[in-house]
Amino acid sequence: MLERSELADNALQALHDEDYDVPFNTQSLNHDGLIFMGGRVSESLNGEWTFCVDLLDTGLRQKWFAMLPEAPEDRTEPWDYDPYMGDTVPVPSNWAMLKEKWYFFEGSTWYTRPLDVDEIAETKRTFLRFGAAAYDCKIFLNGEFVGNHYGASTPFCVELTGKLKPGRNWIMACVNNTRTRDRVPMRNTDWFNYGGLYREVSVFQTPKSLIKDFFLYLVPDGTYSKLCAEVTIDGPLIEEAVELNIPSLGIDIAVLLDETGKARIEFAAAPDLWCPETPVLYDVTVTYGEDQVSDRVGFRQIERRGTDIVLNGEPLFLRGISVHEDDAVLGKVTSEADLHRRFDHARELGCNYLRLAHYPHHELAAQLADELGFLLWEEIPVYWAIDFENPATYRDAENQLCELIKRDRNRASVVIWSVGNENPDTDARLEFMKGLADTAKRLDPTRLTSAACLVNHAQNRIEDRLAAHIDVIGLNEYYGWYEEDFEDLAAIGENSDPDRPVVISETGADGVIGEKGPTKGLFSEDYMAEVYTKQIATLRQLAYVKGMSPWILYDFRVERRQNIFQNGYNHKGLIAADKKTKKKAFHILADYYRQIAAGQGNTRKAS
Ligand code: GCB
Repeated sequence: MLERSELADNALQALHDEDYDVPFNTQSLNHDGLIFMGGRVSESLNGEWTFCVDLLDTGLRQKWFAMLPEAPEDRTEPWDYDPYMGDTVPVPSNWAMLKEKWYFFEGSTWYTRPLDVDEIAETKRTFLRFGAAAYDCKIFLNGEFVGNHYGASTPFCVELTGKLKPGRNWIMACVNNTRTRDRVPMRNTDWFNYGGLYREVSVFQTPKSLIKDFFLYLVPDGTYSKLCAEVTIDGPLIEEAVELNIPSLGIDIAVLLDETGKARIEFAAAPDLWCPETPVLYDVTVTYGEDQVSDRVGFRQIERRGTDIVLNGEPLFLRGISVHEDDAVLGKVTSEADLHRRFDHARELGCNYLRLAHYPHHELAAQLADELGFLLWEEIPVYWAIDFENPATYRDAENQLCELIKRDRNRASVVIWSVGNENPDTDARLEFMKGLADTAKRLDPTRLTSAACLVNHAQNRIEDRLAAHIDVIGLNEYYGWYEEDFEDLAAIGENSDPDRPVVISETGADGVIGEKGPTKGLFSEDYMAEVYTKQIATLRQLAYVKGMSPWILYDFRVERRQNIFQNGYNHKGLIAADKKTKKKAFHILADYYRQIAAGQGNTRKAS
């Protein structure tokens, strides 16, 4: 904390300092500091936090975070904001959903709450964990800056060990959702720029030596008979090995650590394989000294062979649907009930697969998909014309990818890491996305990579130089909607001869239902249904198309859609924004998926 007079001096100096934020833009909180959470007990810091919006960044300039909590009558200097009183908001939430005057707010906001600590245990380490903060988040503890994170949809941890005091401590987060040219995503997106602490915040303790990272998978060598475990320890190496336990497979082994605290072992095991029809999961624990983590892990092999996507040895068709994290009332906040509704609707459609677009969704999504038996495409927001030439942009994108992979790589349901969406085919973009695809493979040899590519309209072909560097060509095409000439789709089909599987990562049309919708033509429910019928009739002829995830399950909020039918919404949902009312196209897709499922064998390899 600063002394009163220092704060007053600073308030004056700050009027002339436009580099006030530089010391805090450290991006020091990144995937290196992420801690494996399975089975850890944590204390929730959800609930009311004091809150204010701060358009001019006055808080960082004046150092609001350094103000002591005092009664107004005891203060001796005037103040522009008192972090300890005033409006409160619930965490998790998006401020846009809380007050009309905050709806379009973009800029810094301040969240403050106390953290009471009974006593400081010398043998423990303490961490804060943020499920997500959109976008730039600077954390302060008792007036001191403790770290900064970029990226709106991945988790991060902040170590508080040695910084807490017994009794009352104060946590402040400055969360800024300003869109900038160099960020991921950048200024222009087709989804709403929800800001805030919109996922869970918690605090947890560990022993001094802790299991920081744990990755367990079926070795993808086609034998279905070997597992591999990789563990990273953080802190003093107090024992030579970690203990890995999978009781129902009779596995209880010690895995030796190297001098850097890393361990890797391959060992024989014959698990029942995970697949959508039989999503078998195994309870696993890892113990190191006094630290223990656990997980429920499924084992399966996903690969591409020629133009096939092959799960556990059987070719597969991905009957999918795309989804955003969006809710008419809650914004980007996800609840378990909301996720169950989503999977129920996907089940009703006949899906075995979902594309979680366009950024990492809540971690519970993949946990539930593991339990319920859905395959997932997960994605980072390398969207449209991000700043491919800029090394800082690459660093941000790669960090988000690493955070996502470290968070979810024990989830059997996740079969595809997507490194981008509809990006222009330039040299800089190619280098950028090749780098990301390589990073995904380096961190995780057990999944496919993809990206949503575009058609080459000049040649009427599926053509993208990135295709050679990813396993699955995602293809976004809107014949019948943005591209009026529907016949071109069939021509593209004939002109293209991809050497790897194509998944139609998007297709669709807006359909506005109810009194506000037109009865015919663009934006009518009937026209949308017609587009689905024609798309299906054409796409089903293309042997290399191995799946689709039409755009999208629910209508969703977005700033850039403002015609009389849209009113701030993208209406390509098969279900309206109420998440109840199904449009005609829903039933057309469901019929198609039923037909495919009937002709499709079980994807499970006979054991
Ligand atoms: C796309 C984008 C998606 C948009 C969609 C649309 O190609 O990938 O983010 O929402 O089209 O509705 O235009």
